[in-house]
Amino acid sequence: MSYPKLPHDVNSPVHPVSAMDYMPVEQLRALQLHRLQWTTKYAYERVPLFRKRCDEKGVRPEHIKTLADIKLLPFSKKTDLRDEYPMGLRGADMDEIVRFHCSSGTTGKPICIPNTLDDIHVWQNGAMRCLAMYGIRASDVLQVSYGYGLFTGGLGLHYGGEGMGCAVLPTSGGNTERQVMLMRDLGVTAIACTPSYFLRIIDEAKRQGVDFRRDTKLKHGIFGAEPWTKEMRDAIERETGIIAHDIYGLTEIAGPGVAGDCDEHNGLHIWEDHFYPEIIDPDTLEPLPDGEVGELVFTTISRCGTPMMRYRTRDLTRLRTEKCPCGRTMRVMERISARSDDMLIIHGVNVFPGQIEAGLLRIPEVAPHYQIVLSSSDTLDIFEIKVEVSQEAFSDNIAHLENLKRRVLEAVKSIIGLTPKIILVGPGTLPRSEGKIRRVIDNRRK
Ligand code: DLL
Repeated sequence: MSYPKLPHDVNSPVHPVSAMDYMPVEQLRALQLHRLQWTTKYAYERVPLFRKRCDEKGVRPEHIKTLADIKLLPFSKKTDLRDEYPMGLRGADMDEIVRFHCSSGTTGKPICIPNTLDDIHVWQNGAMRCLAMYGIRASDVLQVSYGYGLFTGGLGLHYGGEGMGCAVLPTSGGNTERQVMLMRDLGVTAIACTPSYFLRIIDEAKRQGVDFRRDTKLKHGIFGAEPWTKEMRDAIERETGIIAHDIYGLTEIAGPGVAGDCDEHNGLHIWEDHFYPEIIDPDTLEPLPDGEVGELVFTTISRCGTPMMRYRTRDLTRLRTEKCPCGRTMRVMERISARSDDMLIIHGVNVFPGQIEAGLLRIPEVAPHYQIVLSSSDTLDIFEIKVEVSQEAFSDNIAHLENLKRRVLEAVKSIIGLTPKIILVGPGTLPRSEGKIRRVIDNRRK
């Protein structure tokens, strides 16, 4: 059975990559509507769960007459992918599927996303547009230190880099000693990894006596896959002299390359000709206007392997209303401040780890390594933050350390309004990560 092809030709990897970024808004909206109508019909015909939910709501594909009509469609969630494991939401026939990616759940079954070749090209196009926006060119040497495999980070940046004509160095994660050696010896100019793994690489470079500015050609870091703050970006840039770019994506929609930040570093442009964004109130599920913070929802409007309809990401952000000075017309979302499921309730107060990170990194003597430890005694929460102190600041002088501890506490308290116990620890004490880091240890009784 053959399906109408989407106009992928303009997005093929050989087309000048950023041509779409500046598309006039009216044309973009017309393209989005065309693709949304196509995708709705495609998913209705091919994905039984979607059809069932539309039927229950009395919605049919022909009811989608404007982009605002998207709100008529049912939402989808991670649990749908789990319940329909392994491939219940597949749209394309098996002979069209060329690759699976999976994301490990914290419990139980992973979710599994089948992709067609067109899907891989759309994703590659998104990754290439991010790289082009960061200023990366064919002359760059790109070290890909995201994990390769079922995780989308490694292969996503790999295909993006090759599409741009870069020399790609597929180190994957781990073996950090060798990562630093190869970075220096091969003249790596850009590295892609989680921000927390880059912190580990910085440690290792120090251990080897490698100075980023003096001994390497590194200019760009392409960081994502986990929440990180502006303060973390500043700390990385100060330490290494590179430019730290933000890249966003998720297995269910496409890997890295759904959105990225431009030179303004004031949020991430979403490649909304492929990934249609909405912000909803996570409680009422009503769409929120641009400018309001809520849960990010994506509809893939040009993917066939697994068309995702109004997928609730759990990521919290807002869409900016102002035009971006860079001239791109694709809407900008603020950096992901948090995932709704990362929210901690401590002494009855809602706290996000990013708020703590932002407070800590305002203190120059604090290294960008911390761990939030929660436990309980009787009915009380015990809230501790272990904070690494820079080599220079870590001394035997008790008065200095007490003073530092007080300033750290004030910085955190001024943001979250709570008074955690601050434990200052020496350089290199806290665990490092080779992929996504776990900064919260919650041992409280549930
Ligand atoms: O993390 C894809 C990816 C790989 C993105 C490499 C960027 C770089 P998942 O493992 O499915 O896919 O996790 C997706 O990670 O819903 C966010 O909560 C978080 N995330 C991804 N990028 C960012 C970012 C990949 N730039 C989940 N900032 C998403 C904050 C991010 N959080």
